[in-house]
Amino acid sequence: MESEITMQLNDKNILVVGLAKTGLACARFLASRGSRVTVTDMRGESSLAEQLGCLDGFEIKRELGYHDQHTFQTSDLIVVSPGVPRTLPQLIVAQGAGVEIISEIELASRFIQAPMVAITGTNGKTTTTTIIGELFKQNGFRTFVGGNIGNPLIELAESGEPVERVVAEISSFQLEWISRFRPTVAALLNLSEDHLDRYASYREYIEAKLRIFENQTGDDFAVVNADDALVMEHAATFRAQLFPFSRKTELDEGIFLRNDTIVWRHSGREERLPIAGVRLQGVHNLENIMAALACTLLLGCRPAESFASARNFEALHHRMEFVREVNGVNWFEDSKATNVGSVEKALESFTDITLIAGGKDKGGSYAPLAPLVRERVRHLILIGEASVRMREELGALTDTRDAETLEDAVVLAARITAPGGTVLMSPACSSFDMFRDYEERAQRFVAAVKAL
Ligand code: UMA
Ligand code: ADP
Repeated sequence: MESEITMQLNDKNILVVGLAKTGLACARFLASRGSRVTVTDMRGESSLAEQLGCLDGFEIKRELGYHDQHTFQTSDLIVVSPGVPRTLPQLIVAQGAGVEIISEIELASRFIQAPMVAITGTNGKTTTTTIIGELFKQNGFRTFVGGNIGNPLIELAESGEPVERVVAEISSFQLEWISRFRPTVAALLNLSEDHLDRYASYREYIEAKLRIFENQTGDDFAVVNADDALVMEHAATFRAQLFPFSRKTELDEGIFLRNDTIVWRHSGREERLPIAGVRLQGVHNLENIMAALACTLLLGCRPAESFASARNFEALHHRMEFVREVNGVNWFEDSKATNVGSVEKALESFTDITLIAGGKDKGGSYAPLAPLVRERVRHLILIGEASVRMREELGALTDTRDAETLEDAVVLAARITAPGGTVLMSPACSSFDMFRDYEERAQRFVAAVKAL
């Protein structure tokens, strides 16, 4: 990672675009380093009261409720929040005028010295990032865990806390404006369609994700899913040393599943972890565990300690969480399943399913779910904006019904699901048409199930 000596911030005019978590942390950090900071957000002052309160005591100029082209063009540097689209006209003009534009992870990485593991992929990022953080801590490393998981990496630079390892969950949005971001270990867990409301094509989304590897050299490692053909197609072009993981194939170098044992092989060494006793459920979580072990063992963790803490790791909330059993029916909440790839894994985990799905449509196809819906979903209950398109693509395959609200969907599911079945809320969509976020959707579902 580049040292801060090579980046002068003092007396620079820096524009921070977006004033939510990322923008706020960047603005404070830059101001404390002597930059002349302006923050801009399309939201007006009244809806940013909380954020503005956190800027008290800092000398920071505000341009709220609009983005001023002149400010973009006359800045020495622009730092962009992940939620701001790359196609924002003011950014395009500023880029054309030669203004340096970077994302928050690019800025943060220039001030972080400790070896960094960066995790991306369509699904499993948060779970894998959290496991890796636990493994490093269990091995005695002072560790910072951040990024897309919720706390911006720049908070580490701001705090100046001395750490020995950094674990970063990285989204495609954060990679859009990197230039030198170079993790010591970068992992790509899987690729499937997502965020097509932001990208013009699936290809563009994949290209953004692959940028996590673009500055790595032969001294670094790329941890890749050997079972994902699309990932492996691109891995052939990476400069970093490949360290694959696989649930299906034995590997000479890498980590893989053989019968009921995870086998790790590196530079002629071999270690084994029997999976009996692993608390996380679902085959996809074995992939997450293998990826986490790969990343941490490459960066100095000991197999015995790492295997023990991977075995004990418990499921995170809102990812295929068991809610309760009512009249012989098991209810599961999977509100974080916001794309087709994650719902596929959920459907693979049960048979005789009543699936509650739908929400805000992100633009991808639901057709990849068809074989599993035909085979395992006895009733499909649709909610939200996406219900029309989901019915078109899946409705003919099983008994399909609409519900006005999530609560109505729960009552309907309770009425039509026979004992022995499973009711699963795994939406394949984001939540913003009906809820504040996926957590609110989860809470409302759990409350409705508890009220049955
Ligand atoms: N805005 C503008 N102009 C625009 C567009 C947006 O001013 O043209 C403003 C908005 O009004 C808002 C701000 O920019 O105030 C957007 O900020 P943000 O969406 O980047 O929000 P943050 O709180 O900074 O959160 C971001 C990530 N958000 C997104 O990627 C959308 C968080 O990931 C991340 O946890 C956080 O940084 C810390 O790194 C969230 C997410 O949904 C959880 N990520 C996506 C996902 O996981 O699917 C990628
Ligand atoms: P992300 O941070 O990438 O969104 P999460 O760990 O939060 O990933 O999990 C999101 C959803 O994806 C949940 O529904 C979860 O059950 C599912 N999931 C977790 N790991 C994987 C994986 N490796 N492959 C496919 N789906 C997964």
